[in-house]
Amino acid sequence: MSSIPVEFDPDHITSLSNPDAQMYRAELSSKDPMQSVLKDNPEIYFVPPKRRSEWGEWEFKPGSYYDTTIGSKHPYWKNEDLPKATKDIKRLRFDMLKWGYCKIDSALSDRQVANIRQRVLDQAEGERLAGIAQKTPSGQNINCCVNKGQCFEGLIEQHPSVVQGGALVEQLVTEALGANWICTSLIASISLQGGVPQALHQDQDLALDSRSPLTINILTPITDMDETNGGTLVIPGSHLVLSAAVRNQSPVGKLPPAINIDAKAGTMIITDGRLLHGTGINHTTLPRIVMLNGMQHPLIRQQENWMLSVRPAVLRRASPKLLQRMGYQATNAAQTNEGHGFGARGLMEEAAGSTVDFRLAADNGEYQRVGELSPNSTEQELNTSFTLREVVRKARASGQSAPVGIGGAKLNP
Ligand SMILES: O=C(O)CCC(=O)C(=O)O
Ligand SMILES: [Fe+2]
Repeated sequence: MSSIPVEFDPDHITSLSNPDAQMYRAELSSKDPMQSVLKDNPEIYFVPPKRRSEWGEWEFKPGSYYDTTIGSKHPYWKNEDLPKATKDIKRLRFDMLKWGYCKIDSALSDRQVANIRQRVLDQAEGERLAGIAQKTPSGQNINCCVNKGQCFEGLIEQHPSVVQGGALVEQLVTEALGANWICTSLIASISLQGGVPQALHQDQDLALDSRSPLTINILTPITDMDETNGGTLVIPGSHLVLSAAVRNQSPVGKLPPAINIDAKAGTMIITDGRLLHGTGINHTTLPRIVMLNGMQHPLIRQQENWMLSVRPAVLRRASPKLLQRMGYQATNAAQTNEGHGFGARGLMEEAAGSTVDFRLAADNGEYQRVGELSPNSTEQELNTSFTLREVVRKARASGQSAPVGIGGAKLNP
């Protein structure tokens, strides 16, 4: 007979765990504020992405959130004092607090912009030629930019040689997040003709009732952007409306319309993680580039650095459950590896989000990271057996690949 007390028996526990007996059920199962946003604002909806073969063939519904223009041309917004591109720190603070974003005028000089633009365009082409481009519903992303050009190292640290307005950007981010904030990712977001508008979303994925942001995204257009080429869609002020609704447990109600942000290349747009936003539609033939430089509160990460510290032998014998619990299953917003894990949900044994093979390759001294590529890369460079290629191939073979695909083989589930 088992000597384990009956209270520890899984069946016994289940019998005492009906939903109405559980703690914090409402809080944890709540999909708010997005559920309420969608219910109260039918013009905000998810536009399904198109496969490569149907690229551009999506239904534009007039009156939808993406059927809009820049603030100064929008009948609802044109008389409002929306964020202005400026170097005035007082105005920037005002715009952040009131509207949830601010625009730092000429944070990058023309020369700094030109340098990044060339590197992004070359890398995007190189990754397409190498068959490892990350296709997104709106176009293409370049992930893990830090490995793909020295200019990106400087962008992450807002070094004056790459970001002339770096000191001003850092002051504002520090005021928003507190000291010692960290970068969560640096991605180039390229909106291409034919792409669908990104679903409106909040970048902050947790504690959405917070009174100050826990995450910030610094959006840096590297091409001028406006309503014609996919200027980022935002609902000004939504950071306050949405966080108050969650705090008060009340419906979000009718939101004001979205606008396209207009900004010159080199403007840095600091966005509050609670702001509703998404990539706009590019109606032109030229790529629209925005660098997404996410920053977050430094405590949003694990205490022990399992990615590095776990002994290879422990990792090799780890069960799917142990791997998942230590964080080796990425989600869309957490611990993607060179972009692998986008679209995954952090589930145990979910191949689309499994990252342990990167670490095992590193242990064997065989991890081939994607570095700088361009149209001038040699065949040999383009055909490098990048570990990313192998991991993605394995995930696909299991039939579980994520809805957005590296290599472009899959744009839809
Ligand atoms: O591309 C853009 O304009 C915004 C992209 C974005 O918000 C995201 O990917 O989280
Ligand atoms: Fe975003």
